[in-house]
Amino acid sequence: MTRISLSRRRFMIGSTLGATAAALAGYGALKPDAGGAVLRSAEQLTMKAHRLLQGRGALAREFLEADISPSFRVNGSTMPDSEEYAALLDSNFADWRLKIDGLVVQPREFSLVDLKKLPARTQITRHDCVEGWSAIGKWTGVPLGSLLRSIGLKPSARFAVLHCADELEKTLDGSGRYYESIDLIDAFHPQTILAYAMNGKDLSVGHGAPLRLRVERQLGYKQAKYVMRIEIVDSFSGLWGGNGGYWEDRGYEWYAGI
Ligand SMILES: Nc1nc2c(c(=O)[nH]1)N[C@H]1C(S)=C(S)[C@@H](COP(=O)(O)O)O[C@H]1N2
Ligand SMILES: [Mo]
Repeated sequence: MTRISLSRRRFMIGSTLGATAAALAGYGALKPDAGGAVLRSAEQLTMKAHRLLQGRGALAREFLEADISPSFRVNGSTMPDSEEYAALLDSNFADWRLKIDGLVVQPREFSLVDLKKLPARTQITRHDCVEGWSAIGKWTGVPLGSLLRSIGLKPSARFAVLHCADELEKTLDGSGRYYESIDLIDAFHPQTILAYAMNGKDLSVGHGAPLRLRVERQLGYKQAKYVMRIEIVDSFSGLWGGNGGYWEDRGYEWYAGI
């Protein structure tokens, strides 16, 4: 948990610095003779704020084929435990559909074949789990942004919620179902993809077949596996614990930036 707290703190300090720098730069409260040091520190604040702001759009590092980890751990759910998923797996996901609904112009469903026909992106990236392990893998899938652009979002759209097939915790009310969410900055980030292949092969069940999210600037638990439905929302308040994700409802940070 330390890593998350640290990065969250960095993010919040960044916003505060940004506001301070804007106040210093915008209002001309400093006389020119107030001293170069003050101006220089204001400039540094502005620069830091810029870096942090630009940071959201910056690319995650990409690696070479030779860097791919020989073994990539499977973590969390390794196989959704439902009849519905078992049936989908039996048909090799021929009957599986990704539903995209909520604050969209026209809700749509995509089969795996549909998704594989769309322009794809392949990226070799490092996955960092908060439990303290990392692995490098090659992911291929459809950029989420291009999918959302083709469907069209309503003006009130703010977040994409990914609903998964697995219950990580068995509960009577279903609140143990895995889900995650990202904002539109991450949804439209060029490396945010819905991956159907890993290391050149169809995604295995352990790694989230048939489809998982890769949102490369965030920690492992944001990388939702077994994605069944993407719901576009303007808030999480109506969803389970209201914090935007399975682990978020259990105390983890919503923005798990790395
Ligand atoms: N649906 C679902 N997605 C999930 C999880 C899960 O339990 N269920 N675990 C998360 C965590 S904590 C990590 S580290 C990664 C693990 O992905 P992997 O099994 O491909 O290594 O998936 C994330 N996405
Ligand atoms: Mo994780």
